[in-house]
Amino acid sequence: MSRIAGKFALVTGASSGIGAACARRLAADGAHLALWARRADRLEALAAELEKAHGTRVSTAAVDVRDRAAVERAAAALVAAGVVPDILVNNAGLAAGLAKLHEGDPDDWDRMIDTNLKGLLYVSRAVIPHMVRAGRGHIVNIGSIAGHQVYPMGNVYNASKFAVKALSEGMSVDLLGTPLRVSSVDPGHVRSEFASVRYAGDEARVDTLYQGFRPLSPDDVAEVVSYVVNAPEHVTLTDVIVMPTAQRSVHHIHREEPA
Ligand code: NDP
Ligand code: 8X3
Repeated sequence: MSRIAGKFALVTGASSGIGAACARRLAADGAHLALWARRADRLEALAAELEKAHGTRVSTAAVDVRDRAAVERAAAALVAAGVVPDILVNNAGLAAGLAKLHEGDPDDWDRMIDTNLKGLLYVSRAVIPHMVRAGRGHIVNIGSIAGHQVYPMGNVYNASKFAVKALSEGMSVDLLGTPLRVSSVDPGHVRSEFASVRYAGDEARVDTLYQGFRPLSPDDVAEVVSYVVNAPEHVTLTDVIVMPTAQRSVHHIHREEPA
């Protein structure tokens, strides 16, 4: 049984990976969708697929979450169209590079902080007040195991995901007394475009990262998000850590030797 049939979900970073998988899964659960990311062509293809498969209503908008004015315009356009999201999945994010702090590229730091932290803030500030006024809503922030444990050369990405954890907890206590729920879904390794982005398209390095173990798929994470948003309204899963079975912490991965 789906508790979200007919509800409206806004997913950021829906053009790829976990965001696209969440869009597919929530559409299969019967939700209508608003999909945001920068690559509009991908969003439009996904919208056409989901409208055809599920008869769901899907709107798309080319939104760079780092652009506060663009975020505010896209949120206002939704509300003007009579849509206040019941579910907000704050998923847009990235890691850029892997370097010791004292050797890191400040442009990479800006991309991560502007997207993972400030982008999540801009979207939340533009959307949540409408949910509060409507007296309903569920915010799901995609954090990471990297927001619980640091690892060598993860520094600024780690900091951005520790910040997401703090913001999830902060918005949850700030929404105490309202019916709005806040959940954080924090995965370990997921094979998406994430590592290609982090390593700037170095696919050999990507293959090495996942060598000898089975990472999560974006669909695995979307299944958890679906579970979280399908919980009864008096139930909140505040923080769900979801790991590949072969990964027990950022430092512990069991890799099979090649046969
Ligand atoms: P992908 O690279 O496959 O997807 C990232 C998504 O974020 C894309 O849709 C991309 O869309 C969007 N995005 C990036 N920058 C922006 C921006 N400035 N404005 C709007 N959208 C943006 O990676 P994942 O699906 O793996 O990552 C999704 C989330 O999951 C991230 O927050 C990541 O930190 C987190 N995560 C990932 C893990 C992993 O191992 N893969 C593990 C734990 C957490 P576009 O480029 O079209 O704008
Ligand atoms: C992504 C997982 O371990 O690569 O958030 O940082 S990790």
